[in-house]
Amino acid sequence: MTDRREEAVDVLRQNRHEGYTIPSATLYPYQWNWDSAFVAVGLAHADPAAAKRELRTLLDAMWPNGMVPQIAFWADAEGYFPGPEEWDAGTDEVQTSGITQPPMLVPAARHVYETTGDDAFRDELLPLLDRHLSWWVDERSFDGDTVYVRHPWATGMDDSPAWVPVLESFAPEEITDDLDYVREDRKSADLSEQRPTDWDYDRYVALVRQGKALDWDEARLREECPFLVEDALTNAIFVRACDDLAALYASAGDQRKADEWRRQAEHSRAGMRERLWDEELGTFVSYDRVGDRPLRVNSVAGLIGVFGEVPTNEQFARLRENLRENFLTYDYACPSYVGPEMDYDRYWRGPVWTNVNWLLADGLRRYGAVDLADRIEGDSLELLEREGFREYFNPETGAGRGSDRFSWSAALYLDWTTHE
Ligand code: 2M8
Repeated sequence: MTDRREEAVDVLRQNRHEGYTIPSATLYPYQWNWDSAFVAVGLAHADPAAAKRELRTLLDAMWPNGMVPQIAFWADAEGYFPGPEEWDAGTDEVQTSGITQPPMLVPAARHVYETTGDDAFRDELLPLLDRHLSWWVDERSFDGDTVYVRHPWATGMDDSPAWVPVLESFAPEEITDDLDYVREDRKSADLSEQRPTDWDYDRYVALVRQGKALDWDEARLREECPFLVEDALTNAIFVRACDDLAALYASAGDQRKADEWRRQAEHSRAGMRERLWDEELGTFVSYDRVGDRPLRVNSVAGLIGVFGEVPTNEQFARLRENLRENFLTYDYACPSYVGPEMDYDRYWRGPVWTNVNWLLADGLRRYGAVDLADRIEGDSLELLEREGFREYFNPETGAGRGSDRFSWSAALYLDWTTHE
């Protein structure tokens, strides 16, 4: 094993708690939803038993209604805001946050199953994954095809410029009378510059306090929450998740269920093609259901439609042009956002992220765009080898940013270097 691979295994070992892996010891000391899914993808090769346990623990935090929370607070930890008391949510078993994250756990479960061939694991997970994806359709869809989220943190790309018009559409005081809080994420001068602004945080916190005041009741939040967004990235992963669930059912011999989820994938894909595609930008864009308007920004979120095989061939030709002309002109692929708000060092407003590169490269291969996938993968590996397992990277200098010893960066490095 190379030194870097050994180091990746070591990062994941050190970040592992009882049955789950925290994203980073300095910034994120609990279990995060889509982080655990990416961790399971990497662990599938290095430690299959831990990969299975990671997903089981995440599913143990599922709410009775089928929501899988963004954070599960399995053990006390210091240094993160908002913690368990702030959310006041969860199940009899575990306190959690009151929002979700992209359903990456389904593609991860398929990956772990196909790497291990463990039929019992597949059969154990099938009903749980089904419950989770059914929750998206039943509770989080206006039209039965595309799905929505109700907090920027639920998208995974927290401070994307796409959310600005929605966050501008309400004053925090309109939805909560308590805006007292203390941030814990600015652990250094560098991080203070890179993390979302106070303006963003006021709105994130107000949305949490509104949710808590409404007991996280989906029906009431659908009426009152000012942030109801059909996020392009979440929808792409959702479509892929439906296809992957169908594939798992097919391998278990349940053709009826396989057909049902394949139909859902097709239906959701059609909804995305029709309502989220932006021909002028050459990408998918998110949709604000409260303001009834598309959120037109050129973010990598929209390009990840390829992960769910969403673009038609014509749309793909346009998307590829956009990728080449606007994203691959930087020294390191692939910036998370390009446009007037671009900031090479600020969180989801420009830096390169390993997990989105992984999703994009996987999707590009599905369209036979091997050269583009190789470029994105090659740049990612170069950054990880040179800078270490940082949380994100400057697309011009390649400098590592954010947390160090970051779990999904280590996990996806393991996945990429397994196939080399
Ligand atoms: C970041 O988000 C959290 C809130 O969920 C934060 O900034 O406090 C995002 O990068 C998100 O995508 C990620 O899941 C999380 C943990 O790595 O950190």
